[in-house]
Amino acid sequence: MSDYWHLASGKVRDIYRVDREHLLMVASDRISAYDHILPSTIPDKGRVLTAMSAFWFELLADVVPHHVVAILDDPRIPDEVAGRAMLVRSLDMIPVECVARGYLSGSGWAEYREAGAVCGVPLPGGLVESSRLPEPIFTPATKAEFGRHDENVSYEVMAAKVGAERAAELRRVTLAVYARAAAHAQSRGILLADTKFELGVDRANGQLALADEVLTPDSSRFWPAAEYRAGGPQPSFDKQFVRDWLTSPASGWDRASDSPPPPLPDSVISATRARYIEAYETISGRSFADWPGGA
Ligand code: PZK
Repeated sequence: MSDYWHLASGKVRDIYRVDREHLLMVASDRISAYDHILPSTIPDKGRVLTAMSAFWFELLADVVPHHVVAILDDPRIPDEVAGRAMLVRSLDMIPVECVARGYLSGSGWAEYREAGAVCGVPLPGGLVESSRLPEPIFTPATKAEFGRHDENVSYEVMAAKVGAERAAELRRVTLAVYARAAAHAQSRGILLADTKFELGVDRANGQLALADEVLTPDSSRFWPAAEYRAGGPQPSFDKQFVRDWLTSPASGWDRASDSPPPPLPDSVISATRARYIEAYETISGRSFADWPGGA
């Protein structure tokens, strides 16, 4: 790793420059909750999320090109990050977060309550938290400064940033990818409530390509279809044990304070690790035991 120049860090991932055309994106075992990075890690979380992204990039390849060059068996991927790293093409990134929503949750629900619309997309009255939308909507956001939330913007504000043609292409591709992914998830008993994509342009051919990680629990809301009930928040597929413990008296932590969250008990760590693996196996139909980089 030390062989490569460190370009940027996200909350739970790092990106390195390999050469002029390639980057290495490395997923860590770090986990965030309630806008904090926790002092505990979840063993194998980086490998599970990388496996999940790899599955989706393959499934979606006939809908949109992607930036992945290699995940396995490439000498440019150091052994120490095997299974949790993707060698990707360096793209000219588009400065917009491309969000598709099929259900009303998070900032979408908050905006709807206040405005009856999300990112300027008008919605029918009478929707409740977690309602299924009449049809999936495109709700772009602009990347905020580190530590702040992305800001939802209207289609027009986004188009002013990237140009009218590019804006139309981003909306079309985002909704097409969402439709394909939501249909697959549904066939596995999972609702894809919403998801966020980052796209870029490949300098080699001028084509738009899907970048970053895709359709992981860190970029998406997955809900078990069997437990879905509109009218309130849905339990988080992956982080519910973490949230429940952090907000219980046992943690001794006050979410409203500025204090950092405490380390998680081993039982919460292992239950959460199992949930990530379950999510991967349910969605992909593959066994995590077959994913490389394990002991
Ligand atoms: C790129 N990020 C976000 C920040 C991360 C990721 N294929 C690409 N080409 C050029 N730039 C990027 C990508 C991708 N993906 C993505 N920043 C730059 C980001 C911090 C850590 F892992």
